[in-house]
Amino acid sequence: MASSDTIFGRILRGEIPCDQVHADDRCLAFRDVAPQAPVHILIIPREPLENLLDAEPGHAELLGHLLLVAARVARQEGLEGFRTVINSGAEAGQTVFHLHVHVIGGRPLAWPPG
Ligand code: DGP
Repeated sequence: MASSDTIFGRILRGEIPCDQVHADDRCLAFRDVAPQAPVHILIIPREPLENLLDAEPGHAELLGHLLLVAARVARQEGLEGFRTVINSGAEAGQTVFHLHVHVIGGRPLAWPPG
């Protein structure tokens, strides 16, 4: 499936609502519908990449931007520590095939993840 056809593509096009926490010309950040922690935010690029396996050298600046936005929203939420996760591929647990950075925090987080 082309990633513009995913639920996140529909959120980007404003076809379904989201609880937005940040938006700019390259990405959108909104609260996860099924939060795994008190703070659980997703950051998605406007460009429909499926996951990191789809990324090329020309995406370096965009990927860096997504991580800077992760830190920005974490600060906005008052987090002193947080985790960023990018699931790439079904084997890694990816369920929505539009690249997204999870920002998870607000409780102690165990390591290693499952
Ligand atoms: P992943 O497993 O890494 O592909 O994470 C997908 C996340 O997307 C999962 O934590 C639940 C979230 N999600 C799925 N559908 C929606 C939706 O319609 N709205 C929001 N806000 N989050 C969604």
